[in-house]
Parts: sequence; structure tokens; C-alpha cells
Amino acid sequence: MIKLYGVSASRTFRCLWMLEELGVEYELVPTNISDDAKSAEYKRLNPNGRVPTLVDGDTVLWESMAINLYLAAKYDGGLRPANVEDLGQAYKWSFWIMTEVEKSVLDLMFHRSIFPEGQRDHKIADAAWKALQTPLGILDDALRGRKHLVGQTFSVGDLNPASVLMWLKLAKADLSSWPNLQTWLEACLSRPAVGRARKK
Ligand SMILES: N[C@@H](CCC(=O)N[C@@H](CS)C(=O)NCC(=O)O)C(=O)O
Repeated sequence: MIKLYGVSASRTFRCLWMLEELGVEYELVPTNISDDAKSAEYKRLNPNGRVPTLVDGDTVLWESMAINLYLAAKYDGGLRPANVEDLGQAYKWSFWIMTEVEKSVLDLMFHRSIFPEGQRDHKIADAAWKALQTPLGILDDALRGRKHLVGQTFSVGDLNPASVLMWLKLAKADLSSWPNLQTWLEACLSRPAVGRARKK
């Protein structure tokens, strides 16, 4: 059976979301980031000592976006892009969200709402919010007149970027300047698989 190592309050959540979308059998192996993920045994699976890690038969994968692209390609749960051109678009949004957007979203979330007030650095939060203006505008433009970032149905090309942008909700970010993005994100996050993943 597929094993997913991690805890839901981490990037593991995005792989839980994918597994729930696909409806495949899997086991979540609770792995906390401070102890379990630093053990020699775990580092044989993932030498980074980070979560998530997926084990599917002989395949061991780390990097959450890669795990999701793999799962969408391997299991026919409807989240696989319809053709190679759409697959390219799904790669594009997945790599872009990780390299261009994720850090600012995390900075905003931690320094606006997760850290206790005394540990928040408002300068970091303000800089992150400033840095997000361009990418959020790019997404809003890409979603004009469309329900999905890639193709005609919900796919990994939506799930991966939405799984990063969902942290903007925790950051209590006002997305009203980007109505297409706001509508799309709400639709992604209201999928039943998100609710099921949250219960893990
Ligand atoms: N790029 C990696 C990042 C993995 C990562 O940083 N995971 C965090 C939890 S969300 C972690 O394990 N942190 C523990 C550490 O850095 O020591 C991915 O997307 O899978």
C-alpha cells in the first residue's frame, strides 16, 4: 500500500489532498519534523530529513509537488492533465508556485498570523505582501474567463498552486483585488477531498 510520511499541518497536506482526490488506498505514517524526520531510519528514505515522503512499492519520492505530479500521472483519478501540452502547463504552475511564490506566502502567513505577536516581524510580512502583488496578478490574469489554470477540468495543475495559496487564507490576506483568483481558490478549497484531507 502507498505510504505517505508526514503530518497534515505541513506540506504533507498537499499530498494528502491529492491522495484523497484520487481515492487510492494509502497509509499516513505520522512523522513529525523535529524528531521522526531527523532519525537515521527516516533519512534513508529522505536524506533531507523533511516531510513529506511517499513510498509506493519500490518508488520512494520526496518533494511534495513532484509527488503530486507522479500520483496524478500514475493513478487515473481524473487529475492527470489531458495531454502533454497541458502536462507542460501543470509543470509550469507547479515549479512557478514553488520557486516564485511559496516563500512569500509562508513569510506572510507566519509573520501575520501564525507566530505569537512578539515573534512577528511586520517588515517581513509587509515585504512578502509587496512581493506577492505581481504573482497574484499573473494568476488572476491567467484565470480570466477560465475555471481552471490548465485544461477544462480540475487537475494537478490547479491542486499544486492552490495548495500553496491556501496559506493566504491563514494569513488573512485580502484577495479582493484579484477576483478571478479568489473565485478559483474558493472553488479548489471547497472540494470534498480537502475536507477529507483536513480530517487526517
Ligand atoms: N520543497 C520541499 C520542502 C519540504 C519541507 O521543507 N518540509 C518541512 C515541513 S512543511 C519540513 O520538513 N521542515 C523540517 C526541517 O526543515 O527541518 C517539499 O515541497 O516537499
